[in-house]
Amino acid sequence: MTKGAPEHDYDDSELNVRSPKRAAAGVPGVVHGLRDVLDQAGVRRGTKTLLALNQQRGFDCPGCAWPEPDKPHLAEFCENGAKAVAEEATLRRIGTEFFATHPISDLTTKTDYWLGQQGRLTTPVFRDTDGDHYRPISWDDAFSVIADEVASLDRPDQAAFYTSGRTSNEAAFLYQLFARKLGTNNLPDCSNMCHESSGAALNEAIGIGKGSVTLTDITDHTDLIVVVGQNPGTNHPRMLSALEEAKRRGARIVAINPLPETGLRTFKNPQKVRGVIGKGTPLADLFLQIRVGGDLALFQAVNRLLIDADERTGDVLDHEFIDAHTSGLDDAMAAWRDLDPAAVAAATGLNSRQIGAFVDEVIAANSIVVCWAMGLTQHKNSVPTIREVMNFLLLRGNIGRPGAGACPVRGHSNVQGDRTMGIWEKMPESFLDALATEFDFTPPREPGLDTVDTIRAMLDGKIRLFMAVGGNFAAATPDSDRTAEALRAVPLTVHVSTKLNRSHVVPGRRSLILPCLGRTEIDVQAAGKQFVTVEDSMSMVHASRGNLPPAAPELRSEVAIICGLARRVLGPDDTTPWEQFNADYTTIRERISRVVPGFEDFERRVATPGGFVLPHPPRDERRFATIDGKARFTANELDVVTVPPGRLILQTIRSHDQFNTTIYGLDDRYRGVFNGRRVVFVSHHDLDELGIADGASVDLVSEWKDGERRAPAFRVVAFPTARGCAAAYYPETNPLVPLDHTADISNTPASKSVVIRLEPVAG
Ligand SMILES: Nc1nc2c(c(=O)[nH]1)N[C@H]1C(S)=C(S)[C@@H](COP(=O)(O)OP(=O)(O)OC[C@H]3O[C@@H](n4cnc5c(=O)[nH]c(N)nc54)[C@H](O)[C@@H]3O)O[C@H]1N2
Ligand SMILES: Nc1nc2c(c(=O)[nH]1)N[C@H]1C(S)=C(S)[C@@H](COP(=O)(O)OP(=O)(O)OC[C@H]3O[C@@H](n4cnc5c(=O)[nH]c(N)nc54)[C@H](O)[C@@H]3O)O[C@H]1N2
Ligand SMILES: [Mo]
Repeated sequence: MTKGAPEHDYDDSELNVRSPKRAAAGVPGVVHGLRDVLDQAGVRRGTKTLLALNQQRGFDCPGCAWPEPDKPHLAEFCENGAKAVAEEATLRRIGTEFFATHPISDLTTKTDYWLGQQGRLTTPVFRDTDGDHYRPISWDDAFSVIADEVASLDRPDQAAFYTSGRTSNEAAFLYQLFARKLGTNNLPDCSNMCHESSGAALNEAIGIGKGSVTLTDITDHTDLIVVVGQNPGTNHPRMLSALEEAKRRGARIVAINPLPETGLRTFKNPQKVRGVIGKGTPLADLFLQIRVGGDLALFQAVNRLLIDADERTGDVLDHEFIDAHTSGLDDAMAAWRDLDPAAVAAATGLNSRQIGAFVDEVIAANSIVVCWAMGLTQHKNSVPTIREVMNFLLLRGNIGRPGAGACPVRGHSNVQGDRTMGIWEKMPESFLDALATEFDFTPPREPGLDTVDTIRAMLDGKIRLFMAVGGNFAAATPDSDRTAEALRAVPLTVHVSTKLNRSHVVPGRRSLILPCLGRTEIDVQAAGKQFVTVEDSMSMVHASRGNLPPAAPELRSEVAIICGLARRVLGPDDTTPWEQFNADYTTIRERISRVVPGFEDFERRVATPGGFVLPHPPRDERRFATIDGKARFTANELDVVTVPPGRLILQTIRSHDQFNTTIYGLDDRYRGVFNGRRVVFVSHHDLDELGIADGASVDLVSEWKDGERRAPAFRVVAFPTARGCAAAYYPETNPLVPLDHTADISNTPASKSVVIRLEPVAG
């Protein structure tokens, strides 16, 4: 089998489906989280670690990027944060004998869950050409293998350097410096698959690719929170506490989602008495069950209704703000006036009463925050959709004042910081200029490859060295079989990782795994104990310090690995003080403070409890660094996914028991699925029409210009999702996502809108 994924991921004979939960978190949530940590990390170690989680002198949660409040609760973590910690703080270890007994050909047949359960990586290992085993290698020899490969390249652009969003600011800054010193901007990252569409739309609309709100805008100020294309109960559980606070002060919530996600209905706050014994707080006041991919049409229709209402009353739009700060409204209005109501109804699956109810909420609210995540960013029309959300905010001046703004909720805990540090294949000229001055070299100016283009370049034989700091490239990317083929063709792959994953067992012709410290661990270098820094989803930068002894003596920090490698590869002629950076991370922060805007006086400011917030001109002073210095309305064409008869549109989502490609367990408690992951959620109306029974076994077959792709043996679960839509878990569904099916402009895989058919399996 040449496939990237094992044919049958799990033994689903035990799969058990019950009705979905009505309320999120509460005591069961915390108990689940604690059980995981205490089982894997031991009781004393586990408790000590959890108490440091998200505290001002502790470490930043390796889970999501939701910010910490100013005064963190003593246990400022959630069930899923606890699971992320357990995954890293586990007492299980992969010793050298592991690879001797498990050839790669055997490991490829294992599930992602099994691979993750083997424990922490402890020593560098190398697989030479065509060997079937990884074997231990010294750090020096590992760096030499990479240096020799670099020396053999015809051009620096034959190398690509991937980053996942857990990497600290310090490591990210050095990593991009190393890549650019080598001469390439090939810095693909997980953000390319995540919030790239948000960045593209926000940059165009307001001149900065980041969200414009702070936590208190949500908890203390806003009248209306719109949660669209996001499942916070599972993926950002601490956000529910903020929503609860807002609700208790009278804010309203509109949820827009094809699925009635549990966390958007009722929340039982485990940190409050009422959450422990009471019924919990009802969250969404209005739920719009939209069809997958219908948000562009919805926001266009809402914007149209707002301008119509303003024509009648003159006070619906914020004319003062529009006149002073925006451009492009006339063109946008023309597009809204052309909107065809029938097309809106077909795209959204919503009637005019439902859309009208949303507009009433909007007009009644003096301030609005829109929160969104992957439900908006992973479609072909994602960038226009998010531009349309920005149109919506601009119409009523909902930016740059308390309680108002855009809140793209980031995924990985430091994915936003990595971008700020220069992990991007097309950093702006101003950044490259500052880097050039600080380090006295000529950085490459040609834009590099993003994630999808890196896979294409691998398939074309143009990549000879692929290195990844964190992440799981083979499993997270689309078109798993083609991507596996692409990776296997690369002469050398290098993975800096904490845990074993699919990418290690889909190796290049030669392959290295370099084990590193995680967030939870103490990092001691020549100058003493070090800390690192991260930036959350709301541009707060703060320190993170681990408190556990390293999982194994041979582990190195990401900073140490990058410094050691750079020194070896760039050689003695390179004047960058890599040893000094390695010895004392203060010296890295000093460089960052001179290169990256907003980091002036970094060392002192990051020492204050809670850290500091980065400047955001639209948020702080309604200043917009766009092409004309104004916030930009855009005219967007209505772009709807067409689904042929008998087909469904599949979105690929996370269960409650995973962090991206890391599978913590086989349950999705809130959706009522236990002991299995190969399920596909479909509305019973559609099942009736298709003549397929609830509980039937089907193959998922995606249809694309270049042919069909198949993911075998899924169990059908009748579920109250929007008509015409289906949902199934990622990464099992990634073999179905065609490499070329990406969002316009951002090139993000459109993994939330894949046209499929269900093919019943006999037996
Ligand atoms: N525990 C845990 N936490 C995580 C992660 C994890 O895997 N586990 N992953 C982290 C990462 S990297 C990220 S990016 C975030 C992801 O956070 P989310 O974006 O919440 O994650 P998904 O599971 O992809 O859920 C997408 C949501 O959008 C909805 N949706 C899908 N298509 C549409 C659409 O067309 N329109 C609308 N309105 N809604 C739609 C889905 O029904 C679902 O509720 O979470 C981060 N936090
Ligand atoms: N179909 C589909 N595909 C998707 C998505 C989807 O919704 N649907 N979501 C996309 C999104 S939003 C994202 S962000 C990507 C995620 O893509 P990635 O970021 O590449 O994947 P992760 O699963 O988060 O990476 C997990 C691995 O990171 C390593 N790791 C964990 N902690 C550390 C650390 O501290 N240091 C180092 N060096 N390594 C560490 C471990 O080895 C672990 O196996 O997937 C994308 N792919
Ligand atoms: Mo993400």
